[in-house]
Amino acid sequence: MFVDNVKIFAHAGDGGNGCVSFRREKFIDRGGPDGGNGGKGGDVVLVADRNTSDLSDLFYGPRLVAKNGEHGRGKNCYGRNAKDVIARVPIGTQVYLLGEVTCTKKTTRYHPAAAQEVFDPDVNVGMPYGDRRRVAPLPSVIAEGERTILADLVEDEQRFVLARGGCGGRGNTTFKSSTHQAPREFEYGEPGEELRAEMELKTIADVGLIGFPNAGKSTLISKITRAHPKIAPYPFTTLTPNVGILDFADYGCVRVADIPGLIEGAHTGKGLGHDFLRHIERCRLLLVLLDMAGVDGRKPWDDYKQLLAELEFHNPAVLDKPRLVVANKMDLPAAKKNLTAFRRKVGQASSLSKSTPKQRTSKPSQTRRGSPQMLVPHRTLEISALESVGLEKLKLAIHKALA
Ligand SMILES: Nc1nc2c(ncn2[C@@H]2O[C@H](COP(=O)(O)OP(=O)(O)OP(=O)(O)O)[C@@H](O)[C@H]2O)c(=O)[nH]1
Ligand SMILES: [Mg+2]
Repeated sequence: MFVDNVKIFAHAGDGGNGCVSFRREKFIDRGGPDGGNGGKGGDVVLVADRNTSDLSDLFYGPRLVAKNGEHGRGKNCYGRNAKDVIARVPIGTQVYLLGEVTCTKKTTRYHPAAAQEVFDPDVNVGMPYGDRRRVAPLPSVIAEGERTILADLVEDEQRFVLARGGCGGRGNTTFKSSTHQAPREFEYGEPGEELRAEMELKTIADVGLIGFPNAGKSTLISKITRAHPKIAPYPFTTLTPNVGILDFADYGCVRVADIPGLIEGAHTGKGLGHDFLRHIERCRLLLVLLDMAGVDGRKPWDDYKQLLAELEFHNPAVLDKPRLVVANKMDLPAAKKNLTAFRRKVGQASSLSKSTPKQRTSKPSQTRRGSPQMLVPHRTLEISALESVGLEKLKLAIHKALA
């Protein structure tokens, strides 16, 4: 199952408490304080990993809970730091904070286990944590709508500490001084951070391939890259995005993402909906693949307009990206006629947009719905993905558009 959105709960470990202890040995009378510090609680860390393809690990294990640090002990023994909990996520994962980060304070009174003194609550006073240490807001918090984006993991091995473990409390040795030789103060460990987060995968590809079901998107990606998606003559063969690497003659390469087919009303949840469109939000170039032969009985121009409308419903900013129209299935007889009609419509849209220059400069995303300039692609290319015709020209056009 492909998972590109998941909600998780993260709880970092609490710091261990500091210890109150005094050295007691034969012939060493009043050996002085020897209570060690507590260990640090484990962090919850996210690491971007190029070998992870989706968020299914977190879907099946959404609770990331790190262990607490050990308490300090006598003989100046420090508590052990707890191990971090590391969750590997795919490159392109965005992390959103849901609600707030909390640090639940411990209410139970701590009696230092290793203390060899009789514990007297009036004398052995635990110092409050938090006064001395930070419980600061998380760094790089940027508000985005109602959610707060915490991190965008875009590089391999990029790390992000989602929830920070608490520091260990200090033992009574730390508090000794020349005038305070038998300190009974110690510190409680700091509590670990606790939060709920949402992760969203936005695939990082240079080229996004969109089109109606059965247009031949998977056929094309299988011919120009080494990806092997399922290809079949029925709609919605592709259920999750596929990414392939397209190599160029100059040894450059780009990532191409094949998105499941869109249909009219996808924004209302029809078909597979338009959730998968988030995967093209970061693309630098869009390829709109049209079934120019109209095998399923639709007109290519109507398909094109519908696809752009669905893109706009999802996120109008996507339409600002350079866009190439790829006319597929040119090997079929009906394709030539349809292409002529399609080119005529593009020509009309282009001349209309030239005659209304005002709209071009007015607010891009709000005024453009149905406007002629929205419909004009950068270029229209003819191919037959099945027979591998026109693919070299298409590769060159992609290379040029991305240069
Ligand atoms: N004649 C002809 N058939 C093609 C061409 N490209 C793809 N097809 C056929 O069209 C059908 C659908 O191809 P797919 O590549 O699965 O289409 P898709 O766009 O990925 O479809 P979904 O995954 O359902 O969205 C298959 O039977 C292909 O063989 C082409 O250039 N010419
Ligand atoms: Mg497909």
